[in-house]
Amino acid sequence: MAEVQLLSLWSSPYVMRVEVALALKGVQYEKVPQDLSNKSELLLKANPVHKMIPVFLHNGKSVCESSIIVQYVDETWPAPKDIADLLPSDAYEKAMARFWAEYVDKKVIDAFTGIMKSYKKGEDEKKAAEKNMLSVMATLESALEEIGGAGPFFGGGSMGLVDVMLVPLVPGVPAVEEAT
Ligand SMILES: N[C@@H](CCC(=O)N[C@@H](CS)C(=O)NCC(=O)O)C(=O)O
Repeated sequence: MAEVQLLSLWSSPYVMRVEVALALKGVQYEKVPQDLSNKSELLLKANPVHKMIPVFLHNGKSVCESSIIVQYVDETWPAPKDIADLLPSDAYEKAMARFWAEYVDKKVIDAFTGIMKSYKKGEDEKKAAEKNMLSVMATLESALEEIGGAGPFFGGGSMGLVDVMLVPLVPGVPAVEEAT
């Protein structure tokens, strides 16, 4: 068994978060693709609470929930020379990064889902979902300077936790545009 395994699905933005973190840290891992319509014994045993991917297996021990896995990867493997860790060492800055990472997980994903759900609804609902998305993104953008300083990333000069949480949603934007 590989030291690091990732129970995954190619299309999952939650799995992509973990893959981005592993790539940034230069960690080798084995992908174990999952069929969510027929969940494997391995998945049910490794994530008995949520029964969801991603699940991260490190020396046989499982870690679940993408945000928690990304932070585990950050703490377990040192960053290569030219990039910073995903979370800053200062306790207050770390709390701020975690706050905005949770904002992405809750508000941004909810707004995104709201746009997709409004597709079959009336014009008023579509407009309301669009307005909400723009407002949620404007609030997020206002945090860029606050926590990323001179940028260009939320993590400053290199990607941080908020960037890793956000970036897998980006390829979905043109797809949603086309579908809606
Ligand atoms: N909060 C979870 C969400 C993960 C999630 O929604 N995974 C989906 C695939 S994209 C899943 O496993 N769905 C299976 C199910 O709902 O039974 C995380 O951040 O890891």
